[in-house]
Amino acid sequence: MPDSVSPLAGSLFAADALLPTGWARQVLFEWNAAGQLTAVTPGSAPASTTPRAVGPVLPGVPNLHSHAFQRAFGGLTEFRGAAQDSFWSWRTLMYRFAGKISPAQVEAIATWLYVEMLEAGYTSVCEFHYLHHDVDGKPYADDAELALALLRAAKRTGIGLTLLPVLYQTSGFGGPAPREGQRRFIRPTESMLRLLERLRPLCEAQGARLGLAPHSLRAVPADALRDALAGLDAIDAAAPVHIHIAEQTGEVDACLAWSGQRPVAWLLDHAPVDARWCLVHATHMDADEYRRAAASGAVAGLCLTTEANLGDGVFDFNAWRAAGGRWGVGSDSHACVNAAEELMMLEYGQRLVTRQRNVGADAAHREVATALTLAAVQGGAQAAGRTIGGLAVGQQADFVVLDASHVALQGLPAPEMLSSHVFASHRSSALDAVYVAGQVRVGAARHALHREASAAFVAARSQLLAKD
Ligand code: NGQ
Ligand code: ZN
Repeated sequence: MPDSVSPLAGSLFAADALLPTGWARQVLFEWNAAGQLTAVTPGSAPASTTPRAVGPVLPGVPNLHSHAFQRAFGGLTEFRGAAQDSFWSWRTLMYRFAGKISPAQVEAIATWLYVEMLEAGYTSVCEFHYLHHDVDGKPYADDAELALALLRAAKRTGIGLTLLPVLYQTSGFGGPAPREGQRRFIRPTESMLRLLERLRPLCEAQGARLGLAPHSLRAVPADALRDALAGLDAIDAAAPVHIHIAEQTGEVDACLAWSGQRPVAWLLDHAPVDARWCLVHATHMDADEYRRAAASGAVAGLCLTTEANLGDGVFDFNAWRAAGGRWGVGSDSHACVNAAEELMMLEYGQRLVTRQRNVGADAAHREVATALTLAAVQGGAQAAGRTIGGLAVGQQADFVVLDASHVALQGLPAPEMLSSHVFASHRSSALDAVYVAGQVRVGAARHALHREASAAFVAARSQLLAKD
């Protein structure tokens, strides 16, 4: 496979496929040169020339939350450094790492990360991009330098992209000045709006969506939040808005001390939260916040393995779903890069807390992996602001093909193949092919750039470690 395949209309036949309504048999998929599905026909008899999938076809999962550079930091904080390590002590180490990374390193890390994502069943990513400036905190000669590195990495690997430049101005609630370790993140609102204007045509040219991410209520004062949202609306009134909210109990306590309200309640009262919004790590909500946030139509951005890795706490999935809440998954710090494992972790967290099994099943789908995959695709697509909401006409042809000959799957009915992939498999090795917009990006479980991108990643990480 060359890096960039010229877009072509195409078709694929699947003996089994997971459509938005559930499993279907003998499905013929057809798409146009733009990579958009034009027909999805169960009960088809394919022509002998139609390519056949080697196993069940699933919708690709959107990854709704990523800080790409953190991939190279994985495994480097898994030792005790204080009497009691926490999210905050992790963050100090992460800032040290973020403080020295170069544009070429960001690009190498993101390129490999996106290859890994594609090989693990993610067909698109929302990049929550806050590393803006040079190591001394000054803007690069080209202020969009690092955003451009991410755009190139996405284009080269073929992953779908929602680029979310991050607004970051303060180091806590109520406007305290940023810390030294945050110097590369800081942007006045005006500078953010100029960056968005600059990036918009570049995103459009490669089919990426541009949005905005106020980092958190700790990092963005109320007036800046209001002004930035107004500026974003003037550029694209439907653009996605993502924010970190209520990840840590310490953050909830600080917000209460500042405003008398918890973070989610404050946000719902002071910002026009609706279906454009993705509330990342809305972990610590009270019953009223679960109800109100779900009713807003916003997506809950669940980053299960990172939230476990950082000791955040457990999201109340039953409360959220009972309120009709939408949700999707993200790999965030990339402690794990695998769509199936995020779903497994979601279900296992709930099992451990509720002491029940098969919590994630729903009225329409009794198989947990099926129910969770479909919901994560819907919610992820909404958060991404792109037409990647599953295997239906008008949506992008983003497929994952399971390898029916894999030892974990062989001989099972299709729904159990997916269950086995999520709960009992060797993870990404059970995937055969991954298509984005109708183009094969992973074949025989490998992306064409696998070898080259992994070598460049290792080299970049070694350079970073050598600087210590
Ligand atoms: C981040 N990551 O921006 O990378 C954050 C940590 C913060 C996560 N929340 C920094 N997982 O929230 O202040
Ligand atoms: Zn994050």
